[in-house]
Amino acid sequence: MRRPLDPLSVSELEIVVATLRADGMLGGPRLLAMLQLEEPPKDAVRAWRPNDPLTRIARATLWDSAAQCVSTAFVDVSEGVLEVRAEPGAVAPVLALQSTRAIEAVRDDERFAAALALRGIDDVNRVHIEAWPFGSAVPDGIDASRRLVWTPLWFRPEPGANVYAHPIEGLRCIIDLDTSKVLAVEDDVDSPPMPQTPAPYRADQTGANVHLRDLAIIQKDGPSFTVDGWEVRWERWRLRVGFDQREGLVLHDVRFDDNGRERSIAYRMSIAELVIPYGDAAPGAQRKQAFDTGEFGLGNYTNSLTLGCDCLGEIVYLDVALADAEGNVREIPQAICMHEEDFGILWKHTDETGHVEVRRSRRFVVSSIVTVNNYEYGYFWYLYQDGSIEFEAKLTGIVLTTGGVPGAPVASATEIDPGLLAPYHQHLFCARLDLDIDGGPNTLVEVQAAPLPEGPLNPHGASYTASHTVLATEVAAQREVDPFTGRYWKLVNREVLNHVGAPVGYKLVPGAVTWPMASRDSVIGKRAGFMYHHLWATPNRRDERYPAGEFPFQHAGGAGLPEWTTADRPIEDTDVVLWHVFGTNHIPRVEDWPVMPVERTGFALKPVGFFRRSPGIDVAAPTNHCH
Ligand SMILES: [Cu+2]
Repeated sequence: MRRPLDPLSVSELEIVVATLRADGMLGGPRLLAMLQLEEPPKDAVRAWRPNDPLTRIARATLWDSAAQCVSTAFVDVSEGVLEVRAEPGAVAPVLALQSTRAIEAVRDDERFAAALALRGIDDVNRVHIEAWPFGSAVPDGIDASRRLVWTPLWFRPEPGANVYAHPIEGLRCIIDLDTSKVLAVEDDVDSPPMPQTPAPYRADQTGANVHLRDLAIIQKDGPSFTVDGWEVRWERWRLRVGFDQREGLVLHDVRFDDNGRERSIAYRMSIAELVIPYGDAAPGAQRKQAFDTGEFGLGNYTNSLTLGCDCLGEIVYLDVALADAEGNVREIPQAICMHEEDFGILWKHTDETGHVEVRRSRRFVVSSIVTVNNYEYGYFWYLYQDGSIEFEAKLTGIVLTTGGVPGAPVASATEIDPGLLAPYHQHLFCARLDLDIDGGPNTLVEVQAAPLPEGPLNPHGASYTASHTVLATEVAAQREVDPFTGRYWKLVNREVLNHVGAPVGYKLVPGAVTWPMASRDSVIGKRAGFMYHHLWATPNRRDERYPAGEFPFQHAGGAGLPEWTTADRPIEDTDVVLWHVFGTNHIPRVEDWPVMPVERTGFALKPVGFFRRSPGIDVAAPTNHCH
């Protein structure tokens, strides 16, 4: 049965595309930049019951590549176009189809071929060309009002070779995405030679032969979760899985059954932006400041997962569907993986009599993986039996490379093979967490520990207290992590008190975070202004979806969280959205080469005064006796 937050299906996408074509909004120069489910208002979703009529509306972001303008069309799958809104000044994201055409144009460009020939390369088809948005100033002489990409280059010495081992330095093209015209061929003098050390990683190239004995995950009675469409029930949890062309994997309506009472924790959780600022001034690196979510549409690059490799055990997959720039609809089979994992022990105690109680921890995992050029990002959401939720990003794939002079000092890159440089960069994620603790309204509280002043409350010098401060407005809620005070933030419902009279809540537990190295005045600093706080909080607005704004591609900056929060709106006792910025500062290691072992970053949400005791106590002892 279809439900309000189900992702758009193949047939729904096809209907919407046909409607747009019939109305003259799609076709020829008119392209489809993004096709998303327009989620109904929260009240409507909450009020909807099975057997109620279901309204399905798509939000189509349209790019007229001739007129150079964006419009947003809201299309009812049954009723047709409801509304078309002009988006003055907006620029569409990178469209894969246009990138492909831009790369073809580069291959056909005689200036490019001549520059390659000077480097001893006579076959353009052996050059790996990528189309990247500009993350820094567009060079003089190029019309920055056009949608532009530039091309880092690598060489493929033989089929199946790892191209990133062979960056072609000092040569770049700039292409107009809308005309596929090569506007400039930049050819530096005195660029370093191409690094030659191959970096094979395929099994048939490396002869990888370190083996372990088989490890089988057997659930002879099947998994402990049930799936009904996009709704999942596992243990005491219930949630809806979602998918979006821009954000990829989304979780909706996460609830926990607390002794027969189903309680709301989160309404919608997603990674609303992912930006990778590069910190190297080298010509082949300094423009690399990609917004993988907002400029590329992360969901477009979702992998089809394979059993036993990406996911192990009793797996249930969900397929997703997408429309491309021309309106071709495709399905990605096995795009989202759901399974259970044994996760060590949940809790244990041996008492004074020697009696042992121990519980194993099982966790439910819902995940997807994207490939955006060189990098893979796995988005993994975990639900635990103690009421915790965790998000983990798994970063893998191949670090980007540039060429340098072997052995020469470099300021902002690691030399990973002779002359092969991996520039420093950061992976900055921004989670949008629309939590509804016991339905709301919610209030944000900062907790931090501090020693008590010496005196009656601290006679021995070891006493400390925890302060609880309500962060009442948007500006007050712009905060950074502080390990020295153990700072954390909790979202509480002051209308629902627990058994000791305290408001029920969940806390955000930061994991790996980093701090942006780019100055606030830099191009990327302006465009990704959200990265200068680890925490933001806003009153929930349906049109405030992405922390760098709706249209970050070639945007001058300032949009999104920095703009909205200048109003310093009150956020006490309201429907609060938390925005958490986290990530890694990637100073590449030689051991990240040739394919980076998974690097992890993320955060957890843990109940704090939400339950009357640990929900883990209700977990039954294992039936197969421990011995
Ligand atoms: Cu990295």
